[in-house]
Amino acid sequence: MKTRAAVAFAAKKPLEIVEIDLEGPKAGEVLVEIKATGICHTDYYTLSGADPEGLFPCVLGHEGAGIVVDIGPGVTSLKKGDHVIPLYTPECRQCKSCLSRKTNLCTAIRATQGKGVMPDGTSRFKCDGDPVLHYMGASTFSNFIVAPEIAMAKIREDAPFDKVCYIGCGVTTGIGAVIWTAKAEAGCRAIVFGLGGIGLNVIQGLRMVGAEQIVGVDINSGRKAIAEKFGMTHFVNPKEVEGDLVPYLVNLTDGGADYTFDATGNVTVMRQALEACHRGWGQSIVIGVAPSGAEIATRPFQLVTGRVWKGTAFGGARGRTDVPRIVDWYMQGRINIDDLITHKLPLERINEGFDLMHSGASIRSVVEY
Ligand code: NAD
Ligand code: 022
Ligand code: ZN
Repeated sequence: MKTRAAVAFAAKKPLEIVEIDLEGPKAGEVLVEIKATGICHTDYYTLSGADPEGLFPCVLGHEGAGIVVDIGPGVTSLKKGDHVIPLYTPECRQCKSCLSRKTNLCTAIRATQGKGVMPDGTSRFKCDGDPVLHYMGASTFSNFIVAPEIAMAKIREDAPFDKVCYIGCGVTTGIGAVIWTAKAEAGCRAIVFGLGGIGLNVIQGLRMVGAEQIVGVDINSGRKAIAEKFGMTHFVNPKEVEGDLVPYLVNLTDGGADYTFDATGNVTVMRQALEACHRGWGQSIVIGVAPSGAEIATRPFQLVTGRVWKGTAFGGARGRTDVPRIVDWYMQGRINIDDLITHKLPLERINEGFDLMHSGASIRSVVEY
């Protein structure tokens, strides 16, 4: 069949909207009509050529929602008509990682997903007869996709695609970092570095668990109002602090925070986040993805005195189990997604979505098909 897609033909070139060919689903795969997709950082990271594993040509996009329109042989967990969110972190429930209960990093299709192909080693997309690669097992910048059934979360049918697509990455990562990675508890004090599409979801996760103090740190003071709406209690712009930021934050949180979160991807900020933790028990969660090859540093004394440095992928969420629950929370009004979707674009204008993200003008842009 044909599908309309925004294709990345080469690094640093704008996406091109073209009709490409899509082969039907093979064993264990499903064909999904994508109804909406969010534009997230790592799509641009790959397009910019900064990602050493970036593959071309490829159909980017990893944050979406849609409807199953066909299933391949042997598919048992999904049927035609099911509403789904594609998962860049799948959940097979059978690999060593899934069975361990200690991580959400399923390894069932990891090797092929990273190479931009389906588990049989080939791509379902073609353009003028040449293969076009998949991206993070999702490729939501295409109106139709094929993906493994273990990489699809089945969600309720009354959920609006143009909102719940954001649960495919940003919402789950931010809220999950609080509840599954940090396991933050009511009454805690927390600091969130970076109040963008991820950090604002960390803030609403902290509000959900009943945090006592939620400090937001951002060099863009324009983020203060929206962060307050989501539950931030104190705002700090590092550019306006006299002297060192870390002692200022330690003082503000009465000895340091119980939990801190890096949602910037900046390794200097990651160090500040660790060192702003409370002596003896503070935990710092790295969410931001740093530039390739970057390293983090601190004095080991910080760890010897009880601070804990952790990281999270997709908020520690087990996709097929946890994503439908987050959709329920949205439908019950327990979380706010609408106010974070600041821009809506047709596929033809998808490149503008990257510009809006860079200038800081958008929190999240969504493309509806
Ligand atoms: P964003 O651009 O929307 O937000 C980043 C925010 O950080 C901006 O508001 C910016 O002003 C602020 N900032 C930049 N430098 C700062 C500094 N020195 N001090 C304080 N604030 C600073 O980005 P996002 O979509 O929220 O993503 C944040 C990071 O999370 C990215 O690195 C992204 O790749 C990563 N991410 C990780 C996962 C995961 O599973 N671990 C998932 C999604 C995104
Ligand atoms: C999503 N991310 C950033 C912005 N939006 C993002 C990027 C990478 C990861 C998670 C979220 C990530 C963390 C750890 C891993 N990845 C490795 C997982 C593993 O090896 O098991 C990651 C993931 C997928 C891909 C690459 C790296 C991929 O499909 N190419 C989850
Ligand atoms: Zn993302």
